[in-house]
Amino acid sequence: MSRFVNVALGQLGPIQRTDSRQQVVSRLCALMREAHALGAHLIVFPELALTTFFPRWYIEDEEDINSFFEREMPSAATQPLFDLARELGMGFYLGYAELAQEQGKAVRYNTSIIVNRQGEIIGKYRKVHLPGHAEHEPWRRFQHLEKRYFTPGNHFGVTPAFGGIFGMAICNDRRWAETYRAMGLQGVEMVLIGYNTPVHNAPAPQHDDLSLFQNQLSMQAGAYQNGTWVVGVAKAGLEEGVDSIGGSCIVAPSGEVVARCITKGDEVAIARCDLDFCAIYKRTTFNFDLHRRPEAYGLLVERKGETLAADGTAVGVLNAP
Ligand code: ING
Repeated sequence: MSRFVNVALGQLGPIQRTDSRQQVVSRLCALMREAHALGAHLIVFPELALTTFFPRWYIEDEEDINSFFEREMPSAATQPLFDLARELGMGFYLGYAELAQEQGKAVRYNTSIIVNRQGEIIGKYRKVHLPGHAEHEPWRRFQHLEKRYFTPGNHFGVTPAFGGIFGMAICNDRRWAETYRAMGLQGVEMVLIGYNTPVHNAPAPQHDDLSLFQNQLSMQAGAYQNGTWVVGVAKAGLEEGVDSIGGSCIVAPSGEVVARCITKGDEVAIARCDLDFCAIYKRTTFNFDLHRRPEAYGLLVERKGETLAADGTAVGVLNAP
């Protein structure tokens, strides 16, 4: 018996700094309605989907920074999205900037949630791999201050959803093999990822022409090597003077792209995803119990500047001739 989930890419075009939460939420609702008309059970929205990608600016005023964050989810501005999800019987993934309270302290995260078809939050994830830098670097055409504005999350979890096992990641996470393997070892069958990826990568401009290729490469590799579906959704286009890639796509456990967006604006594309299609990879090529050899990987405890074996002894070149 196949477990099908009809998944929609809910790609967003630019969100300008002055766009209100209400304006953005009405765009998200329009995408959700279109996806519903196409038979979707789930729609995936981008990273930081409620605001412009503000880490491109060096902002000093704390209240100005906080204006991009959500103190509660749902809030009055985002409640219409949850109401529509319940009305249409459609789940969603949403990326947003979270202002959390922890032991009386405000903590800022780059966060995503999974909401089920009844409009209830059933999973929350905080971005582990924060790219960019923490201090103002005026040599750049634009900043990428995620290390300044966010506290990193510290684990990848999975949650039962839509009849299968679902996981989340955010943007830069998709470039790291460990992201998918950490969830692959938990049996993940679909990984949902939102992203904001500028075409121009200031530290390595020679990679700019490869931005779309490396976006897709990362997700195809993660899907195939862990026998999981991967769904990646962009906030795309020219946003406050910075051009970001599109390339939203759905990747099957085979590594094949089965759906993609073809514009850099608000766009829906859909695929019928059979979660049972994961099994043929998890049972054969990537049967971790049968074939994976963690004992041979020199499971190293990595500390800044030194590499130690699991038993704490320092190691040189592993398996030196
Ligand atoms: N954006 C980019 C990403 O990982 C980046 C940052 C671009 C890092 C290109 C390395 C190369 O897609 C976010 N928001 O992580």
